[in-house]
Amino acid sequence: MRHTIQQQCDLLAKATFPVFLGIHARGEKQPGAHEALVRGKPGAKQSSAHDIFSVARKHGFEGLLSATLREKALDACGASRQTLFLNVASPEIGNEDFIPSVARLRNLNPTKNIVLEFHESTKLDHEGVPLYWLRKLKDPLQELNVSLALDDFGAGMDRLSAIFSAEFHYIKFDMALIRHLDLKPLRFRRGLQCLLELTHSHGAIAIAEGVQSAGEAEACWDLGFDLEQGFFFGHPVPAERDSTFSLRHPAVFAPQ
Ligand SMILES: [Ca+2]
Repeated sequence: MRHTIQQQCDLLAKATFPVFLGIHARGEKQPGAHEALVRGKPGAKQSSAHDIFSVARKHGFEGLLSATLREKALDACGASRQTLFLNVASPEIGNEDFIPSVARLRNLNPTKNIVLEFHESTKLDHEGVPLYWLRKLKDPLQELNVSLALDDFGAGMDRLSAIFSAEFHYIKFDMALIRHLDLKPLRFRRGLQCLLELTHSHGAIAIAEGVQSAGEAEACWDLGFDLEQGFFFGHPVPAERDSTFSLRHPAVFAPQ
């Protein structure tokens, strides 16, 4: 029997489960926000997010899967009040189904603080189209009370002004910039500090990604990062195994 795209997508999504990586403020052991990631269920053909999305890409439903998994992740959070960061796949950029998919999310949970992460590899400045599209999204997303984050900032990025003109609420600095930050020369740290100042001057919140050691965490706080995430704080886990899910109010994480 031949499955429709929707059925193929549902089958693949069914073989996955969401896990959540904590995002921390300085001095806070408990995360005030989470980024939703995806894993394959035990016994499923695909176990990593990369493999799961490769299958979806091959069959032309990467965007549909991405939207489906956002709903699954939101559903798994239950009544937790923490901010939830959800990833957006490249094929969703410019797609007319995108805003309706976000509206559905908002209907599922009218009050949750939701942040959508746009990956830097979506080539935000490529021929001006994705950037134009992102600007067009600003009002409808604001109406839905959803914030924007730029993911993996600094990984191969070449046009700062274009990036900042998109008015992201959060800028997530790529782990390549964070790795061994405590051991990096002063000039490297000063360069990063300039990017942080630029981020703050645009009213955005700076998040360090991929923090793996106490030294890196401390160096990031000292440099002025607002939030941090990474295995130093804990590995991603399913919602039911994260006892912090309902502990905190996320006010500290809301953009100005
Ligand atoms: Ca991400």
